[in-house]
Amino acid sequence: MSRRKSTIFRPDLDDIPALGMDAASIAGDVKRYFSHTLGRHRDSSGRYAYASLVMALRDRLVERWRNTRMAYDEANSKKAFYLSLEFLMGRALGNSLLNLGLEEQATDALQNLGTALEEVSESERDAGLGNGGLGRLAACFLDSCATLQIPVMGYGLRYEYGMFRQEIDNGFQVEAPDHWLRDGNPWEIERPEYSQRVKFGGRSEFYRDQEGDLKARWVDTLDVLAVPYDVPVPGYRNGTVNTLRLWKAAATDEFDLDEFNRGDYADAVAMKNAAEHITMVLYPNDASENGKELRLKQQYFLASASLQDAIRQWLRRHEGCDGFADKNCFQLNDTHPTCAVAELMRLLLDEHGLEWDEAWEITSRSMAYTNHTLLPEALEKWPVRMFRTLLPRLLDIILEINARFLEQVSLRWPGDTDRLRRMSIIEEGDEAQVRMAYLAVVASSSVNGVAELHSQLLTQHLFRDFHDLWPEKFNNKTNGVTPRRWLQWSNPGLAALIDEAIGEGWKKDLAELRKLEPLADDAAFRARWREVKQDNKLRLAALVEADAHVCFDTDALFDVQVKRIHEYKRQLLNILHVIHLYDRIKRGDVRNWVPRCVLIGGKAAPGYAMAKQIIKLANNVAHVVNGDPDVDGRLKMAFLPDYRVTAMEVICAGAELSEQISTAGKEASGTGNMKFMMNGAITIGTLDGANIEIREEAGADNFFLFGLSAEEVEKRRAGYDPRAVIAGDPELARVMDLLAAGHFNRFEPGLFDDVIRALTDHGDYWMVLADFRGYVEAQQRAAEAYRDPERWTRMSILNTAASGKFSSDRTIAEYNREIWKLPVVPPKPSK
Ligand code: 26Q
Repeated sequence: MSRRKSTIFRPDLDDIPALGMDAASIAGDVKRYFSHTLGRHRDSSGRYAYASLVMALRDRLVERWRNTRMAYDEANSKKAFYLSLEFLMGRALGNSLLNLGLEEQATDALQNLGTALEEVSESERDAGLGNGGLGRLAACFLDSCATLQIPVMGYGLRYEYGMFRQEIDNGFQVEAPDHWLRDGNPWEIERPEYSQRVKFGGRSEFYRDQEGDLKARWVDTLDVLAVPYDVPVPGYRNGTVNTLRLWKAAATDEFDLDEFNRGDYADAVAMKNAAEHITMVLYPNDASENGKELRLKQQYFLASASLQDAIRQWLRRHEGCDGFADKNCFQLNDTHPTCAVAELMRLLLDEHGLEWDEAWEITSRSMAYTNHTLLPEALEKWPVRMFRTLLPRLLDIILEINARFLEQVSLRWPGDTDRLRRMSIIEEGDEAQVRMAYLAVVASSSVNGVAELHSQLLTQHLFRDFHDLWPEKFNNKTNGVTPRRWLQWSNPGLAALIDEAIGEGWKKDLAELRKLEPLADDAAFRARWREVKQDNKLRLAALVEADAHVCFDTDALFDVQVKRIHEYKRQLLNILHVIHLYDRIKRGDVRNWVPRCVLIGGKAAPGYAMAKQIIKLANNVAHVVNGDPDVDGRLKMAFLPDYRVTAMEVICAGAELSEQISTAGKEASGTGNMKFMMNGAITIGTLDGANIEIREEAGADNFFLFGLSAEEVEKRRAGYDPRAVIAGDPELARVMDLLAAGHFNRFEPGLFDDVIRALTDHGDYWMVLADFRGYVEAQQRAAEAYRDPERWTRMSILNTAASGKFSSDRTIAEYNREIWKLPVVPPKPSK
């Protein structure tokens, strides 16, 4: 087949006039998209109005996208790539309007067209391409990189199905598929011209090249095509638009040619299907789903497509790979994309002809690794056997990396075989495993944790041996969240009050919030602060009413815990406290009672039985408490179904007490804690993760501290007897008796036996009972503080004022200063 060589279509785009940023121009474009592009003349669903508005905005983003790309090209500067299996973006419309500064114009435009922006916005589905903290962190980081105008690109997977929708049926979690792309995604632009081939299976073949050097190639593979979809990431009112590039798996053309021609039509279609399965679904597991072959395929698929794409970009302007590490940096979001280490080696060795030492120099200088967990069950290990069948050439390379690494260790510690065994990237045993975290550490020039305590614990425990060898690699980058989404967008009332008090500088420099401190002593300001919180509590109460069918009284203390359900996060401790309050009411111990509404929300991994029981328990306790007339408005409890980014935007603004009660030493950082703090909630928490830094910033007086420290937790384990704790605390004993008596499962006998047993017979690993008394006392201090609204408001203002450190702008500035070293590159001005 001969194809006619075609000309390159490259019209001059510079003479296209810039699009109008006024309401009339936007309205005109929305109308044209609606009628001419979508072919509609009416819309009762809101979907087409939404799609039309997004297309009008996307045009305006595309202009800035091009200006940004041209500036990056011209600067020819270093770039960073954020590799993540998760990007929990949530909705994009409000954020784009905010960052482009088009909120008012869009509101007017839609009003003139006979609809309301708020209503149209409700048509947007959350992009739920993540589980929780780690995925949302990636999204906040992209916002900050664009706002700081640094050349960072996100690489991820375009899952057809995102995080499952959580429905609650008779108190039980039921998972429903999240087919978020069903109605199309008007934000993305498909770029088939940048598709990449990713290899699977086959075998390594060794051969001599023309110089007689031994070389390897990966042959007899089954290839899958990676097709990129680009999503614009606008900076805050600065003309920059960065890129999130998401890969979709597609079958290669060979399937059509080879299989179809042989007549195996059904087999061929099945193969095609298998290829496309790779990006079908996000694994809904925030601890680990070890050993699932499809998950390893996803991880390699992301790593390979992204690296090939980065190298393609590089080779557009450079002859060989010299200098690649000076201009490219790959930040690994946990170990999930760690195949990138071996894949970059493979590409440099097999495809670009480098020697091992040159390839290793480039790889180890360009990789950086962020760890997000200390929990042993969450540390990724993959069976060597699985690597051998799925990624044989990668396994060769990993074994070679390990052999050379262990050589280095044995030179430093001669004869220390135990250390060699401990540090090996390969864990020996019945089934040999690849320790992905060790591979990441060995191959990276930077290894960081996500809060001070977490980073310290990493060097003292998990990576102790590696810290002995390479102390200079290890550093901390305390997490942050973007104040645009998590304060300005989610809490317009508070944002306006802050603007009025201290100006707008905080939006780009959150440390300026400190200027609010003196206003904590201003009674008139406090009154306005309370009014705003009251409004936000109304909005939150409406959400709880609509989705949980529980009526919250906005004069009560709003006590909130939303996050993934996990034993270490101790939602159980919160529930035990609710039972305790209920018990006090039943006993008539209600002097000076402070009415309280307790909200819990979060998803359980579908296979995590204990987490699912905790959800059921929360629902049952809520049912009993809310239905008991003796409670008489003193206590309400609700479990909010389907906790997600869009729900948090309402929740963080309306919360007053932020529950951050993990077993000390187990929560790497937390980021919800930061969102609550920014919005003036006061934390009740343990000395864990970023709570420690939150307390340092806010001051001990403005934080309700309780519980064992990380060190105390580990010391206490020896000889810990939860039954003795129960025996020594009559109020706790009553709570456990109510549970054991089946008071919350009267028609469902035995339902909570596993929960009870975990706390008693099985030794209460998460130290729930050990911290119960301290927690109850801290809750009493919180209630006491709440009884004095002036005091509470003061504390609330001081929390917001102290939250500047927790802007992801600060975090990203640190990543950039200490790891990436990228210049600030403003976009080219439009012609
Ligand atoms: C691994 C292998 C197979 C399948 C799934 C996974 C998997 C997926 C997601 C493992 C872990 C995660 C997510 C972890 C996570 O969200 N960690 C949180 O990261 C936040 C951002 O740094 C921290 O604030 C939290 O403390 C931490 O728990």
